Amino acid sequence: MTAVAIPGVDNAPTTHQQLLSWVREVAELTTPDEVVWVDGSDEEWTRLTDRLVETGTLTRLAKKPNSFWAASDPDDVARVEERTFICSVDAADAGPTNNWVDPAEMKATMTELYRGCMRGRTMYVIPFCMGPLSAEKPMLGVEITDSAYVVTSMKIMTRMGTGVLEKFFDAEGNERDFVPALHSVGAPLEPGEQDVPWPCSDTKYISHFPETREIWSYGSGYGGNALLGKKCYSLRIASTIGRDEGWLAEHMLILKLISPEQKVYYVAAAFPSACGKTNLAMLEPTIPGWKVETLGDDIAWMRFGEDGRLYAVNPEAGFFGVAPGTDYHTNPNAMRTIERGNSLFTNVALTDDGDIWWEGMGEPPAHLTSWKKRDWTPDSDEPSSHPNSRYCTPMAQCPILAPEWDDPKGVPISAIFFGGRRATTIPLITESRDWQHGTFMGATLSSETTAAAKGKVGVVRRDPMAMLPFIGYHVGDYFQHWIDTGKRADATKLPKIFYVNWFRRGEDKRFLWPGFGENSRVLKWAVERIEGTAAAQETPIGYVPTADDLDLAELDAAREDIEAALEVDVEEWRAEVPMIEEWFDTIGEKLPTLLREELEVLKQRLG
Ligand code: GTP
Ligand code: SPV
Ligand code: MN
Repeated sequence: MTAVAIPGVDNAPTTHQQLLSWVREVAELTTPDEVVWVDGSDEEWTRLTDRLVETGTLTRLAKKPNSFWAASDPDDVARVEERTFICSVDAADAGPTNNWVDPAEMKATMTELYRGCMRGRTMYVIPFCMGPLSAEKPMLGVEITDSAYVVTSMKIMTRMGTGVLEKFFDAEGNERDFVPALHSVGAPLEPGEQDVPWPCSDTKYISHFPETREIWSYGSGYGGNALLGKKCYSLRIASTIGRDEGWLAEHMLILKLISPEQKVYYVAAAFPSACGKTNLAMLEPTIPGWKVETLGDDIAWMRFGEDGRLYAVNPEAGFFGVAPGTDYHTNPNAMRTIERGNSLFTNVALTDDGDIWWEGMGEPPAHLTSWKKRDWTPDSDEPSSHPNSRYCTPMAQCPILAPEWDDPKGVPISAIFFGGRRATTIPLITESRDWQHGTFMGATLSSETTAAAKGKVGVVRRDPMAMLPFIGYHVGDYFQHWIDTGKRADATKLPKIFYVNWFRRGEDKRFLWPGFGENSRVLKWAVERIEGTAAAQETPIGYVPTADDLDLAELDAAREDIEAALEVDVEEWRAEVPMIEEWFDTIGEKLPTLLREELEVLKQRLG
């Protein structure tokens, strides 16, 4: 091994050989000025945030304790799906929904990008754990990054630092495996060169190597592109581990619903990005006596327990939530979580007195600094905040956090909701006939695209199980894995699957359903269906309530709107069928026959 004099590279707080040699190898390739082993302490947070304030990346907020505002480069604002790659050895394993490049070729390309890419910067080594540290098999990772902003974000979003390093050895003292996750903003500094507040590169790669369970990310500093424990590890890599080991890694919130009789139900729900997971996870029920507690807002890992039920764990420790639209009316619990401080806000607007503001927070102040760092007034013709601006805040601060959120056993799921953003066709709620039909609902889920990914907004696309950009392997194999999962348990113990749509619109383009806290009425109907106490209509697409079957007491909405939100319009559904056929045709031979059969059943029922 060539000896390099990179300060800090040998100050490792571990003897884990596999980790040590990887860190040295990356340092030699990327040639940072120094290497810092992240300990996760509050002192370190203060040191890093102070430094980020000095370099202009962060602005300290006067109005929120220990909280900061950041504005990204205007070209680095969301996940870049067209630059995201699944580099399986065999192209066929990535399937038709992923970008694929041969792993050796990708590694050769990216190695050249990484060569010297941390020049003039600090290389941080972040040991982290997705899911509870007390798990029998903790899910370990190490992110190497040259972004201090990423380090501070990872402190909020994951369990990380020195406490995690202890878990790198098992009880016998053997080295445990971890997922190596390499990240660089791709902006080396020449001697004397002044840094910019948000370094990044026009060249971006978010690459995954499923066989070797590695992540290589280059060029972006934002969200899921850069916080590699999130989508890269907990969905793309974890979904392949789950396929191999017989469990599910899903883009789902986890909530606890408590009835007036104090009966507890756990619900997991998969909606595409920016389609309502965080809001549902923290819901304040409008119906008397019902309560919701939160366990997670974005990702669920689900495996069968000894009792044959499906248990869910949230691998994350923070919320990375969509800011616009969030306020005390729509999501009071998110507001209370961020009021407690210790949070980062990216691409929202900054008020003149050192607070944050975004669209949906009520009356705008007379003057703001927009996310583009420009003067903004209510007369400006651009929004003050980017539509994918986010708050990053610790889960532990959430006032309605369920106490069992950190239990490695997870919580037994009674219901799974799939949902999307559709102006037409999809009723407010539909109950599947069984697991297989529910899998069909998930497999044909569709939604209008949002600002959470770069690209056109508002285009209807299929987004299977809200996992289109996150399945780490062939979508046909993924569907088969869902079907197989349903066969591994007693049908009576499986969660009941529902399909919801909060976003159906009337002819005047208004939302027909008031949403947010009123979604508790839909949750209530779902658990009453589980208990067998609520009525439903059998329709060609599944069981759908009438307005009389829902608890609409005190609801401030026109009955015609509710009826329209619940309508199963056979003509609209007949028009949906060719779109589903087209989607299934893109999957090819690996599409499970059972799903084709479900489509035939749907066609017959529609007549
Ligand atoms: P990601 O973090 O990108 O995965 O998004 P998410 O699924 O957690 O979405 P989130 O809850 O942040 O909601 C995204 C947007 O949808 C916000 O602007 C919300 O205000 C809006 N929204 C959420 N729930 C509802 C609802 O019930 N009705 C309506 N009309 N809008 C909603
Ligand atoms: C999503 O896009 O689904 C998110 C935000 O949760 S990101 O972390 O950028 O993926
Ligand atoms: Mn998400």
